[in-house]
Amino acid sequence: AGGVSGAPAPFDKGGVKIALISYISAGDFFQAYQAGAEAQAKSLDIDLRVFPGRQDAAEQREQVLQAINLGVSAIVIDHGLPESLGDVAQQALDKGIKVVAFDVNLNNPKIPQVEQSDHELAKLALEQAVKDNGTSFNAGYAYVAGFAPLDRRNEVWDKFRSENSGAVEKARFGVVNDTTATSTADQAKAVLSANPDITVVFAPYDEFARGVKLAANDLGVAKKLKIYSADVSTADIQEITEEGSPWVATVATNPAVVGAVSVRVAALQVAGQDVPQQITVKPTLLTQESLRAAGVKTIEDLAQKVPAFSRSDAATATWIPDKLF
Ligand code: SR1
Repeated sequence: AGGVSGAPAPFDKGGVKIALISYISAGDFFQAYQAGAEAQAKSLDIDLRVFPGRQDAAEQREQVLQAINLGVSAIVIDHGLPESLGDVAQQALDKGIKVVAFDVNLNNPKIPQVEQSDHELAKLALEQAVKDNGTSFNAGYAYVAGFAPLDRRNEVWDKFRSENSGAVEKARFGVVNDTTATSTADQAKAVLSANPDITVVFAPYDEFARGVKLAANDLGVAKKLKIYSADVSTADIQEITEEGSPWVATVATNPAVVGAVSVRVAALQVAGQDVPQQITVKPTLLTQESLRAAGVKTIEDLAQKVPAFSRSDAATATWIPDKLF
């Protein structure tokens, strides 16, 4: 390890061990998040130890203990269940290890929280839904409780419905597992068959949206449905922009940028520099129409056209390269 010239200790020497412990590894969002974390780690000559997420709370908890035993300087915890992580995160802090949380509320003032401004994300998606459909429509809603970003988006959905009595939630469904899209598609098929009057689906996670689109295509009802989601990937862009797609808008960050920000927060803390308690990466509304008009086909195209998809101002320092994509 050679270190980074001009960086504060211990990054001047390099080889700083940091752990990335995820709850979910499958799916475009989490793969891109990890790739961004790895790219940022490489730029700082960090020895990033990645623990695979298998939607297993007990395993993730065990991984935090393993990281402590490995002698890492910081741990980035990416999603997970607060009840199985709070005490082991505290054990890490007690040993002088810095902890950063992405999308999991560990309710600890010593643990900075990275998020994508989920309230704004859901608000932008629902504003677009109103633009396209007015305020009266029958909706399907994909949601699984217990995930911090989905719970925050749900707060906005609840508020939206309380302010718009014409927006009716006809059915709620969704599953998060290692095959989220296809499992959600099975549920969406049942929901759309039982509720043929649903014209809007709010599916604020791209794996949910992909599942709903699959179901709509299988049932032959794609033409009368509009899907509003969160997240974006190259595969999502293809699905959104293809001819006849019911997936008409998404609100998203570049997950690779969020992964990079999470590692930067950890690095700043290890270097003894202050970071805010709340670090937000703001999302952007991407409509089917705007993506088609701009000829955007990949996430790299997006990064070229929308600055927020190539870098974030969050958690930067002169010694940290922040333009990685
Ligand atoms: C199961 S939680 C899925 C969400 O986590 C991240 O915040 C992504 O935006 C995704 O929608």
